[in-house]
Amino acid sequence: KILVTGALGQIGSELVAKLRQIYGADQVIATDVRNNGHEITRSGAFETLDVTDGKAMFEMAKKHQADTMIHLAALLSATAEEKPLLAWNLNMGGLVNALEVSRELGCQFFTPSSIGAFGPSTPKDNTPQDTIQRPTTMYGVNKVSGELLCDYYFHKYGLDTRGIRFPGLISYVTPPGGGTTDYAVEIYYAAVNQGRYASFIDKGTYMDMMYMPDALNAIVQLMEADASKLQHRNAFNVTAMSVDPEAISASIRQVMPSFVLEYEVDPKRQAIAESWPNSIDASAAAREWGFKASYDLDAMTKDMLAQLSSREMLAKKA
Ligand code: VAH
Repeated sequence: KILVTGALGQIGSELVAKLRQIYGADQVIATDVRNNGHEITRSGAFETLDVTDGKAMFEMAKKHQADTMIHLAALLSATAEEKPLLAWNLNMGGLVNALEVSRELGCQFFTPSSIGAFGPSTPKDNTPQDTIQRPTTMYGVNKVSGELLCDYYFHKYGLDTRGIRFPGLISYVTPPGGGTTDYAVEIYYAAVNQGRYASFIDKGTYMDMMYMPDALNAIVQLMEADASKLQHRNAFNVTAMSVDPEAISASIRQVMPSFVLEYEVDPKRQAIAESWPNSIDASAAAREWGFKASYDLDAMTKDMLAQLSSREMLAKKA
């Protein structure tokens, strides 16, 4: 059985649906700190779980005979910068609980890292798989610590830990909460609903992005990969594109010529974005487990606008 924490979040809500499709609805136990009535809470087992409660997590994983742990519950970069100590306690407390439960029950383990695990002294263009990591955000400190902790559990206890450094993820099912790359999701919602968007990230600020379907495939592919082929484990760079707000806007205007992009730069999230790479090198993931993104910017834009527009039309009819 697969236990997923943070199952109602941007990644979790879609990953649970995919895992239930692949392995069977009864194989996936979705958990989150609160039940918000999302379809995921009705399409299979759902339990409320606060990941900072290690005992509750152990009891739940044991009760469901979990053999795989997908730990997604965390605060993202912008929120973590506003509440650094809460972020440390939730992001690191939750992670060490999930690792301990997995060690005790012998679960295979996945948790995401992020391009946020890099800092201003990291080479910014085509950032290597192995390079300096001195992030200047609490989220980045959590991600680097998390990568090292997952490697430790692998080397010390033989726990089969695996992880991916995700770029900004773009999706239309569940909005992200408190991220720096959220502008790249909001821009599509705003294009469909208002025909215009004021970006909180400035023109010319390049960051890696990827469409959610590619992220979900990457998680399944890595978890199913032959362990003997993995030279790395807990921090594979992956990416599909490196874009700035202007590039996304131009892509949207190919479908909606009247779309208007303006700027209302948020200095806090701009500073976070500027501390991250412009583009990263994903060759290790391609080599070691066959990672390959299938959506480029224009394919993602077409699908995002089509999905959001049809939802908008349905809402209008309702
Ligand atoms: C964030 N979406 O913005 C997340 C992610 C690379 C970005 O870590 O914090």
